[in-house]
Amino acid sequence: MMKNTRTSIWRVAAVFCLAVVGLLYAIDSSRPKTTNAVEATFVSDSGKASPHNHAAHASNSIGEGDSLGVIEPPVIDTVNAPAPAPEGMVWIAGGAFSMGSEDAEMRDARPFHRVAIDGFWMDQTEVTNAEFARFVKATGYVTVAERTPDAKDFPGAPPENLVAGSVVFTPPNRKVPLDNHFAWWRYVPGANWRHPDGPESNLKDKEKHPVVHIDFEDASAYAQWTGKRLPTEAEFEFAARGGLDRKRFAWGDEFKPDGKFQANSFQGHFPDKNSGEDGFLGTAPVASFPANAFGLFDMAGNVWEWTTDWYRADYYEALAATHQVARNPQGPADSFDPSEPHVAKRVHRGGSFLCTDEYCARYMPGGRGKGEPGTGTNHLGFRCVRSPK
Ligand SMILES: [Ca+2]
Repeated sequence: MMKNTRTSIWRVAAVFCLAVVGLLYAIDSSRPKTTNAVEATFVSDSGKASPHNHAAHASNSIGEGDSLGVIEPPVIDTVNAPAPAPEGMVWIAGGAFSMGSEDAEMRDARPFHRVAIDGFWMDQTEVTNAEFARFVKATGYVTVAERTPDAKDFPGAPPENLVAGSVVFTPPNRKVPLDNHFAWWRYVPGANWRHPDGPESNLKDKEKHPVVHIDFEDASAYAQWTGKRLPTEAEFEFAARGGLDRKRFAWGDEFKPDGKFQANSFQGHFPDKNSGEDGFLGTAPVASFPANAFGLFDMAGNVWEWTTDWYRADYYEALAATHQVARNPQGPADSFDPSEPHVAKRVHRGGSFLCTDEYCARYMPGGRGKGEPGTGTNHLGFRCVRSPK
């Protein structure tokens, strides 16, 4: 199911709503509302058979009839990397782990199910502005947010509303109900990766910050240029957990071990008062917080990251119902989000600087985000992976 990425819901909203006050509200009101579905729009697997490395798991650690070993600890392969790691990447040895969550607030991440993954290299950090700038300089690539929407994609739209831009977090100056994300998200003409907070902003002193306002097409183009690819959702979670067993956070079960923040998230009162207690109100330079056990930075918080999987809220239930270990799952064949049934979405992972227990705690390694492929925001970026040849 491929959706025309140019017809992003936000672009539609921008194109039609600049002149039609209230349509955003009308669109939102027409959607089924669930308390935990709203944030997921922004929050940030037909298994490919794996012929190698996993035979041992079947006999040693994933027994038949024991709930597929979901209560067993992860098994991390001892196979060495087949080649030296490309610059900026680390080898993630494959293995098997229990993927998902039993968190009552994250129904789409239930239940834990056993997944086996082949080894791969992964970028240690999110792709930075400096790295993305090198790609743009070498290729002349223009991101989707920088392109003027094509009138053909928006028949009937007034020409003055065909304006390039992107979606920016714009906190209200007062407490607001948390059931309508349009209270703090705004389509800003002129916002794009070069101008993350809007046309007046720039990348000064942000070279090491993650690039944002990147949609799926943009991220895929960068990955292809580097000879890499985007991760699957399962690869992302396997890597984020760092070999730990079903821990609440990427670093363990305690949010602030020894009183120290481990990730760039949101403190204060969402969305109106961000105290920045962790040192950052918006994005942080990559690797500002400790790496996980696999040497990966910001696998929780900072910015959401694209994965290649289509999003279905029932996907984990479907995998668990097969009573098979899912090997290198690639995501479902199509997308279905009950909160927005007509919008095809891909999975986002990792959470962002806007994640908070008050509203969106999906920076936890089992947590899932989702987004329409043509929509970037200022808290959505990506990193790449590479498989051995
Ligand atoms: Ca923060």
